[in-house]
Amino acid sequence: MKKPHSTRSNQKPPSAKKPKASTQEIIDILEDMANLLEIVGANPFKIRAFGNAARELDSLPTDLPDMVASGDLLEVPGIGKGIYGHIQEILETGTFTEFEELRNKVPPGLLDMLKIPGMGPKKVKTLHDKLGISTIAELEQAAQDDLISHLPGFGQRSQERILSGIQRIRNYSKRHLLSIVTKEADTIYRDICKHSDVDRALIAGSLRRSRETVKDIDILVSAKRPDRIMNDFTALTSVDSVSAKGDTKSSVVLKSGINVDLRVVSDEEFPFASLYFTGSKQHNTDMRGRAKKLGYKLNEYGLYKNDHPTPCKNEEEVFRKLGLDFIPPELRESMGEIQAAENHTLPELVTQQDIRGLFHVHTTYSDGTGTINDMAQGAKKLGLQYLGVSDHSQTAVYAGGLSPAKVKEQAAEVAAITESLKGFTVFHGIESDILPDGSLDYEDDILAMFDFVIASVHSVFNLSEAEMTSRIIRAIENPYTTMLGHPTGRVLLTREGYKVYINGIIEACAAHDVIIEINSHPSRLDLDWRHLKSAREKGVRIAIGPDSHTVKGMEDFRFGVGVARKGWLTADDVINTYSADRIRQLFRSSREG
Ligand code: DGT
Ligand code: CA
Ligand code: ZN
Repeated sequence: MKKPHSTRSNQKPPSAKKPKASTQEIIDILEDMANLLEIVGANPFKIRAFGNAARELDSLPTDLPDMVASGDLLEVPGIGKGIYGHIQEILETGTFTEFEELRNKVPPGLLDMLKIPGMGPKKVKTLHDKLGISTIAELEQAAQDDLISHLPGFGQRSQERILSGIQRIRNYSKRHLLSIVTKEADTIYRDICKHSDVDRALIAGSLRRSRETVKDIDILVSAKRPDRIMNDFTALTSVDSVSAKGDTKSSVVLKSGINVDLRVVSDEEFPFASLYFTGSKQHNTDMRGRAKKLGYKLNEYGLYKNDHPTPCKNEEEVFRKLGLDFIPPELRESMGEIQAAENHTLPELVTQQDIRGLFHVHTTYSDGTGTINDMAQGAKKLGLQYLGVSDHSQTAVYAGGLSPAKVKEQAAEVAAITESLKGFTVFHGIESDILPDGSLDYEDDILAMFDFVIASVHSVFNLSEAEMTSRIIRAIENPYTTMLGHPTGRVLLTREGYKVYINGIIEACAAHDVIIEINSHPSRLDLDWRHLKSAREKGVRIAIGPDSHTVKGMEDFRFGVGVARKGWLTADDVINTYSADRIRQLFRSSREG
């Protein structure tokens, strides 16, 4: 049946203009739509309609824009009027409204998960509903913790398939998350240190500098018998293949797909080699320049004056010879550290031991797997004195966001738990969505109930830089906003952050006394360390937030400390080093001020 021409008469034939999407792109959008609908548990007929339409388009005899222009597409079985309209819209604009609306409601990590071989929307939905998983990193953690094999529709084998699928994706990528490489490197480092021929050993490179992503593991060893070390290193059980084996350098690929370089030097060379192989390259260049200015020559083997070696016992001594204070590895990024080391103005960096409490953890009230009590006990075991819980707010229906009634219930539970855990404080917070217009997600009377409010963007990412910046600044101006959560929304190695003018955000936080979060979830590490130095200089306070949805995830705060150190932050810049009393005062005064 041919539709009367009048139904399309008010629209320009799409073929007149250059179409905004290819046939393949249209198919991809329709497939994504079917997946999203299934993830949100939409009507099965609707899901099938989009899936069928995508399949039909895949086997079309003629060019799609022509078929839309002529109306012939409507005669293809499985393409109804609704989908036909969506296809027209995609051809004209590159997407369609209903798809964008839905996409903005669903955590983007769920679509990322579909890239894992063997993962379909049904499984993604189960994982999200039952375990609150919304990123690949959380999925990996859950599989390692054996939480997945018991779920309906999963088993031991599918849990293993998930892990190997994630691994396969990762093997293709050239860089790796710091957290993953750290785990691998720690194991190898322990094995190497046990070796009786090893004098000194060091994990160097970007890993030692706490970079958020790492290309490979660089290990440096000093020893008298390099040959025996090389033999045993290349035979480690975690090694998958040996790429090179020599007297002073060997390279292997681990079963995880990560490359490791091992270099063996003499003990006299070790301090110079450790400086060199820690880098960064630019920092090394700066250091050589500094040496030259003082009449020295510096390389990976030594420090020389008129070709005579100047022995040094360790890195500290090399720095001292060059008239410099010791530069912590995290600062070796050519951000002014040599100048500061010369002027004795390097900051005393915050350490893991300085941390007394954490903010930003999720509980079973929204999409976390631990109760408030579980999380508090876990934090206590980490040696902490307080914990700020912050579940999702009501608009994040998808993550089990809290209704006002639930907020009240949770407030009472938090108070009871703090009462029962003598000497340990639970602060009641919320991770409030920043709505598209920049407002927070509750009325003021509810916002006033919280000890602290983290404001975060979780939806409608596709704004212009100017729109996103003013949206976030509006949230910063809200007197109830205590902290800005994961300020750019990036997911490392997966997704760029949204477009935002970060200096404007930092200035607004300084003006309104809003704390900026270092989200220490290993796949976020957001705010990036490159911006922290200027945030500090503008007087902005920083909070480390593990954003963990499990008890174990809280341990990841160590990566947040690494970011803070890379950002030149001292203990006083990071509120997690304050006492619980000081935090309470800070939260109160930030609301009044
Ligand atoms: P990555 O592996 O990309 O995450 O970063 P890095 O910094 O670990 O880089 P990598 O593994 O290529 O080299 C390790 C260190 O060795 C690097 O930080 C500095 C030193 N290095 C390597 N190549 C050069 C070079 O061409 N010039 C200088 N000055 N240093 C170098
Ligand atoms: Ca490296
Ligand atoms: Zn968040």
